[in-house]
Amino acid sequence: MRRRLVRALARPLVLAAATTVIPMAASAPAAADSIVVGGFPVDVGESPWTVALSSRDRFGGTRAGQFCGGVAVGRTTVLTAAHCMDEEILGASPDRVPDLRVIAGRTDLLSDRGQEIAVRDTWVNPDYDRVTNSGDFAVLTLAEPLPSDSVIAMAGAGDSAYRVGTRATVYGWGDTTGAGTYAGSLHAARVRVQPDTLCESAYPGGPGGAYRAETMLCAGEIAGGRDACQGDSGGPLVAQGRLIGLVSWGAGCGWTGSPGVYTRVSDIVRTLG
Ligand code: 4AZ
Repeated sequence: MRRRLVRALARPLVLAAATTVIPMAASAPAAADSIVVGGFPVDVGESPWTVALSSRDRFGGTRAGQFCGGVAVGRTTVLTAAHCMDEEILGASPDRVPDLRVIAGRTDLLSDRGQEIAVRDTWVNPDYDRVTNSGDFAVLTLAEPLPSDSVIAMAGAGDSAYRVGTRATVYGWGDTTGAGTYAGSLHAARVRVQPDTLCESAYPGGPGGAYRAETMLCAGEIAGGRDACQGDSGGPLVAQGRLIGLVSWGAGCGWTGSPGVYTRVSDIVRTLG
């Protein structure tokens, strides 16, 4: 039962569509005007490293099969969330999803701009912990290279971009309202790096996960309103031009007192060596 609830809070849109209301902790939705939630539309040219993960066989063609986000950190290397590669999401292990692709250079999912590139190999962090959500990252190797300007640098441990209060931007094609309204085009929201203590008290351990400062990053707005949401998982959180987080989990979207939880990129750097 516990595992079921973890997935219910941290799942991308495929399962979101099957459930109408998710019971959540005592927390109220903030005035979320719109997007990622609380964000604004952007052209992918402003963040060319932001990619969509797609399988039309699994998720249908209405949104080009988009089900998660990802971020290019090398010309053939894309990071995403480990939970995006779960069999529960994909219906099979990722190497058995023949049309698993990365869509790059496409703001509007239904346009034909940019490229769709096949995933040649998938590596899921073996230390990913489904109970806490710690270590929520996977590495995809692409069959063909992306343009060299479509790659973002990862912020290592000690990088000033991790400082509390730093302004950061999260990108994705996910839910813009928290009620299952998926974006057809890329959106971004501005948030700030929050103290680990905020997420430690918001997420001491519950159905959604447990905050771990070594492997996770806390970001959002104190008042709520601006946040990542379902369908954004695996996508980038960028500060000072460097990648600091991957969208991972949280209670609801944009709720007061429930910041977004991101995979801490310095832990990915450390793991990948
Ligand atoms: C999800 O289910 C999800 N508000 C991603 C991010 C957040 C919540 C849920 C953070 O993919």
